[in-house]
Amino acid sequence: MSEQQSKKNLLASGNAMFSLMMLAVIAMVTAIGAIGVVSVAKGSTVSSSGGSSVTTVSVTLTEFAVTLSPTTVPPGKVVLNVHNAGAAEHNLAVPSLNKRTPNLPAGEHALLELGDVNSGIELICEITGHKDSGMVATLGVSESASGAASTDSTMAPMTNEEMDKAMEAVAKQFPAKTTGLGAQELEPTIEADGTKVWNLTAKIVDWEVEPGKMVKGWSYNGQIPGPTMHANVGDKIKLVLKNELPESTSLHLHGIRVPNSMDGVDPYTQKAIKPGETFNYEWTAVEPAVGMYHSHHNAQVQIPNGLAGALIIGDYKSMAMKAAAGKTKDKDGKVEQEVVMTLNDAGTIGLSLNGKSFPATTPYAMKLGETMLVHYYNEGLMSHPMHMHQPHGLVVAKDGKMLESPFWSDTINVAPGERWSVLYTAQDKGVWAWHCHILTHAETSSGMKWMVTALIVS
Ligand SMILES: [Cu+2]
Repeated sequence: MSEQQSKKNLLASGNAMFSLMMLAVIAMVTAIGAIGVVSVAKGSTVSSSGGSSVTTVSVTLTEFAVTLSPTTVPPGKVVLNVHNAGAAEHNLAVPSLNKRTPNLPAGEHALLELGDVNSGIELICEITGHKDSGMVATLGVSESASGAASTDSTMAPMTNEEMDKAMEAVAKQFPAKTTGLGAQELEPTIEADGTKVWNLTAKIVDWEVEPGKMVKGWSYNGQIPGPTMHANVGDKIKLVLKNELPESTSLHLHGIRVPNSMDGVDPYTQKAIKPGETFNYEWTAVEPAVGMYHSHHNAQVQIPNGLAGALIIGDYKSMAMKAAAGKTKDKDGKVEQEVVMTLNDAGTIGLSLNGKSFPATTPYAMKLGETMLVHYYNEGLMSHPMHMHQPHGLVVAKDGKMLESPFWSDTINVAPGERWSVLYTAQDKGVWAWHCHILTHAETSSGMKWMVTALIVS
């Protein structure tokens, strides 16, 4: 029986638990939906008294996308009905017409009258970085366009029955199989003098974020996140980075003590690595690190699109147990699993855990009394409060430095660039949901999505 199958079986046994969780979710979303449906206007064509028509276009802002309905309008007057359905503040601007909404807090609506629109226009969010992260759309103009809203299930009101059905269908797909798995352990090759060598190739691949959703992912070795590497203090390390991207890159060793020339910040510490070139990052590991390796060139695009991975130096399983000092209810004083969970929310990959969106995220399995060490990595543009339903987490390290006083937390907020290392010891059987607690990063009216996975305790 494959690991995937055995996890599926474990999930089936935990279905009752999931149903309870879903009931709570349904109640909440129904309440929200009732408000949302009234206020979201559909795209429509209205004739004015002057004879020329006015087309209303629904514009939905999320992290990080601008979605239009309809996407093409007939020539004439256009009004944008803008809704910020995301979790962060956004705005909408049409730079070519010098029109823009104010900054809209999450949940706000605004109407933007554009006047006559006779050719295609670009719509963007002008908040720094948001356009590059994907908040750009084009409204087309065509004589043959009807101006009617396209059928969009996220806009149409659903009956309660339909909503329950949709939610159950998505939950039952978990864990859905997709091609490609990120953050896989990569063993080094060893040179004659003992140097540990890892070869990394940066290249664009087709990446399946969720079943059937293929995007252009920017990968190391075809993985998103890139391969996970483990080294020891005292190791001589060599990372050989080959650039097969269409643009230059460089690699920063975030949270790892290296000589300045190895810090990966072009043009200060090295020249940018041009397409086709290779650069060696060589140093001796002098301190433990829960390190990130990621692009430091056009990084606001390259990292969210996938160019990031984990390089862990030192035996954090032992260090974590020592820091816990018997506070966990662990049965044997050992950490059975060490897990890297990389959070992302932007670029072509979008809201995701280890490069996948629910139901394609990977579930984790533990037996009663076992302990798992989770290193949360935030490679995105927003903070994500990661919530484990059970067991409670003991936070033992921040950015790779062991805490003098570990503390308990069931929701740990992980800001961009941060790493938090948390011990979880299994105490109660069941399928325990594990997700970002910014609810729009975890749920929709048609089911759980994005930053959601589960811990299965048996
Ligand atoms: Cu989040």
